[in-house]
Amino acid sequence: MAILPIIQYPDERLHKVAKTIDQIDDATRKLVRDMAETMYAAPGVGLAATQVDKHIRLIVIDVSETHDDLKVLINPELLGSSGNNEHEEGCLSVPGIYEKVTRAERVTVRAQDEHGKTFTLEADGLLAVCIQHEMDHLRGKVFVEYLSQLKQSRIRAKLKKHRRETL
Ligand code: K1U
Ligand code: ZN
Repeated sequence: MAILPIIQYPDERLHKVAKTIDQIDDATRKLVRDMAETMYAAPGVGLAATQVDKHIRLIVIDVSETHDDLKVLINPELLGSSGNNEHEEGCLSVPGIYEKVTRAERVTVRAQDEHGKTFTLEADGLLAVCIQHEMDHLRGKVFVEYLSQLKQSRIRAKLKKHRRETL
């Protein structure tokens, strides 16, 4: 297994739109394992392939405290959503920034697992937030883009300053 480098915002590659995975094979399963290891090491509760510079529709999520409930979503599709909820979000591509975002409270998604089996998942709470956040990554959207232009430019300045100081 390997820990993969995570693309840091702002980077144009975070805005690439991910492609459907036509063939789920050993290379896909190796990427799933590497992404899971990268997510747990960060630490984080989700990771989209976009963030490790792979522009394919693959997400890993584990919102359990015990790190034993890995969910692999390949080619996820949103089947339905309901309600609205404000939740504080973070992003491994935007380190140290936490901001409130309003999203659907409950979602239903259909996806394939790492063996190509199709499943449907109904989610609420942090899992629902995380699914929506990761599916945004697959369409090239970063959560800070829900914030005002002023907040976005302050976040970019803060990250730039932090990177200058830690060089
Ligand atoms: O997509 C990502 O960058 C992962 C992101 C997922 C996420 C978290 C919270 C709300 C929405 C989406 C993260 O995992 S940020 C790190 C984080 O939230 C966390 C880290 C350690 C323990 C618990 C949470
Ligand atoms: Zn993110």
